[in-house]
Amino acid sequence: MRPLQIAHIASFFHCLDRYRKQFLLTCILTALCTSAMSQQPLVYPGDANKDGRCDNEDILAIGLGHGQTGPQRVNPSINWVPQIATPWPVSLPQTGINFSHVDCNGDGAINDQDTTAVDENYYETHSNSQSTTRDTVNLNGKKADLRFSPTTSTVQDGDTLTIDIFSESPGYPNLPDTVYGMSFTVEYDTSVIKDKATTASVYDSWIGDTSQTVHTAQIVDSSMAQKKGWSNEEIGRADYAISRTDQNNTDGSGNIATISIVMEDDLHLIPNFDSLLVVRFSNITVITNEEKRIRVNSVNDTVNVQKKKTGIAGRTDERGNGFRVYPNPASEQLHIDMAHDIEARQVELYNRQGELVQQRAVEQRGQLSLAVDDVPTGVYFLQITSDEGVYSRQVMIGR
Ligand SMILES: [Ca+2]
Ligand SMILES: [Ca+2]
Repeated sequence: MRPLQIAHIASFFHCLDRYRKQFLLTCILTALCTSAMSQQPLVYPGDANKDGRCDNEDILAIGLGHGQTGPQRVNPSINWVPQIATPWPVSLPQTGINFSHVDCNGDGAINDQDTTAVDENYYETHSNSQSTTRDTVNLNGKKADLRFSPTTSTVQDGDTLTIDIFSESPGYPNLPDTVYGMSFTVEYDTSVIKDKATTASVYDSWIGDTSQTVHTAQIVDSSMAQKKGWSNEEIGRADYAISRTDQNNTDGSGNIATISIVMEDDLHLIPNFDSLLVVRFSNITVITNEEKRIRVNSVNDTVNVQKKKTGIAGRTDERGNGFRVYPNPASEQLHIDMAHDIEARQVELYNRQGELVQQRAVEQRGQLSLAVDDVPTGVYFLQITSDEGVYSRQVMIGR
């Protein structure tokens, strides 16, 4: 502003009476305050990436910002209400979202505790979002792998179906580390499963031990649908996120998470029932420590769902779903006590990565044994294939 203009404004202000001067000053102060506030981030606790929604992808932002510190919010809470924050001097590397949003609980530090706000406000939305873009890292056409590893290929009424989720980094095992974190959704048909019985969890894995990562596993069942006022068409999915916290990429291959689904008890009452349970991935995001996207090759899967045959339905003796295994944990031999009407054809032992570690072809009823003395200690899945169906059970090898 030129000196002459300032002189004119001063002269104009001097001519005003006291009330008009007061009114004008109030207007100027209000405008200055509004302008200053508009520069301050308006934080919704849990929407760490400021995309307008609190969900599993926000965990990735917390992983990227983990360890950063900045100004605390005044009177912070994790209630889903807009909260004014002081801008931090640092932001997410690709999307440029200010770290004040990533400090979900407003205590001035980004760490594991900020994931609580994500879990508390899961699926809440707001309209103060910011559109962002991210580069995709060039890995010469190589992609990360994401696929299912069901512990059995066939299930029947009342069975618990455990499906591990397997992932591999794009360059495993020869190229440099590329993966920092990933989030994805697993969708499944709910017509043949028990509502509110599904569970999901994240494993210690090649991405990092659960004690050293930030992570979440959220089930959308009828309880959440009711809480959010959604229709039942929304149910039948599990959201996952796992992120490192040390700012270093990693590389590897193996199971990273699992989902357990319990089949309905009365499938055997449905005439001519025979079905496939389809599990599929959606909303997949895999990122580097620079927040760049990594391309992913994902594979959907199916598991046979069969009603129990006449004579097998309702068998609930001490052998449970067809057999009893002992001792558990076992050190040298796994003894398997089959139900009298089951003729085993094959016994197989799989590790948590879904790899076959021991097998034995059999053709007998009653008791059989499987040598495990050279099997490393850990959690395994025993699978028995018979003419009547496939049975599986989690077992421990320990010494
Ligand atoms: Ca978000
Ligand atoms: Ca915090």
